[in-house]
Amino acid sequence: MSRLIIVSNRVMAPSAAACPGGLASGLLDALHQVGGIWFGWNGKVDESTAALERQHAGNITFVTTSFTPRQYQQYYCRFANGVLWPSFHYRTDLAHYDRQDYEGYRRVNEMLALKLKPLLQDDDVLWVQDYHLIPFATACRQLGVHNRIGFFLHIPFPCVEVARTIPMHQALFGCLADYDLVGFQTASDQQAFLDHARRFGSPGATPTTGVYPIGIQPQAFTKMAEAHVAERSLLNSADRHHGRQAILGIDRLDYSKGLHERFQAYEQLLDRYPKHHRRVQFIQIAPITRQDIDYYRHIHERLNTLTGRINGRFGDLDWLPLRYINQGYTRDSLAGLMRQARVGFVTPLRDGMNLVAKEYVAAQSEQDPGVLILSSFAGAAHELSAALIVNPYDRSDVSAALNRALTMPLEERQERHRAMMVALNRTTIDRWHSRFLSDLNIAHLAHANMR
Ligand code: GDG
Repeated sequence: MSRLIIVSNRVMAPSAAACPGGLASGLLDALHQVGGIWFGWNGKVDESTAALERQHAGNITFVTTSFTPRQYQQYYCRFANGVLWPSFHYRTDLAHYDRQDYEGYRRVNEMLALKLKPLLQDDDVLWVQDYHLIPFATACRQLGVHNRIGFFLHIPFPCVEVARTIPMHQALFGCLADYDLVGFQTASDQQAFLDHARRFGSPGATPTTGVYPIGIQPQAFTKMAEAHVAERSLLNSADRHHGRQAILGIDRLDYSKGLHERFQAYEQLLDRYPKHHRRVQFIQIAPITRQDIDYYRHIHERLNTLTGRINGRFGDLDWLPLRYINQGYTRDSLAGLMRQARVGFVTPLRDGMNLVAKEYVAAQSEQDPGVLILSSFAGAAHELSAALIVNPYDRSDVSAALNRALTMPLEERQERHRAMMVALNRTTIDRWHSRFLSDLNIAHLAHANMR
């Protein structure tokens, strides 16, 4: 059986892989089934990047490289996270274009391909993950790699009018033609890419595309939530004593997650629906990521100010309306905390999928489930239509949904939860990787027959 080679920007070290996140565990699962290599960056920045690090765990080898400070700045901070991430999330106002950064991004892709090539066998299957590595297949093909190579985009693909704001968009997206298969989270992302290819792509150079919504392992997550529900309390004993209900948000601290708008909508709930005063607490867990990028410090400061204002306006000696926490938690603890929350508050302004939404649903008890409030701009909204779907830009809509969630009768909560569990079981993470890899084989064969 062919080996699988996963290529991603960051590689989970085997020690961390003892308790991996949902996506990492899905990829590890796929790797365990056939054996192979997980290849990418080890997170280190230093001048000597020549030697590869290797670690073995069963039939998987983790092969990693470090980046030089210049590679880290140009490829990771400035082009991937300073141009592609904001543009793909419709924040062209935050994108800073520089041809040299693009060249640096391309060169890192070439360097990675060069380092991987000697490790490849003829029938290896390569699966490349996400926006950091769009030109990776082109770099491989230039080195004479004829293997099956697939690409999956975890984040949204922007509509053509936004995509074309990236000055080098034609060259960049043209590189996707070197993949045998390009996968998207939703049909809208796929359509946006095809629109771009139709308008700007070279004739006959559109890759095969498909839609593979990423999922979780719902049963395993439910079990984890059950097992860890008593480990940590979302509400403290005084809050529980007052019978308060918890509203929970969990997101990496990122402008795409719509935290500022979310806090403002919660403030409006307290303004418009005073019956909830002292009856609720909103807990936002937002671990800080990408600290080297200035804008992230700015969001953090804005959220601190807004938290202070909301607590100052509405709080009392025995009631803190909003807790904003930057600490990260283990996956087990998070599952247990999700199970305790009456409302899962997931309102990104744009999101490829949003796994937290799926995890929140899986974490609920069937008998007394909480309610998911979900942005219509998250990929997950394509599947979880039984959530309370909101427009995150519309404070009134979101605050009304909060009120509805907090007062929703048990029967309706159960019915919505059942419908969402059916959806989760349709698009599990196992199905995600097995469907993608089987379609990749078919697409490669079709291309081979055409050559
Ligand atoms: C990208 C796309 C797409 C969060 N805090 C902690 C923690 N988490 C876990 C969550 C969840 C994961 O991190 C976050 O996944 P999301 O999907 O919500 O968002 P992104 O990180 O932006 O992921 C996204 C995803 O790729 C997969 O394709 O869905 O649209 O943007 O699993 O539970 N995990 C731990 N501690 C924390 O404090 N252990």
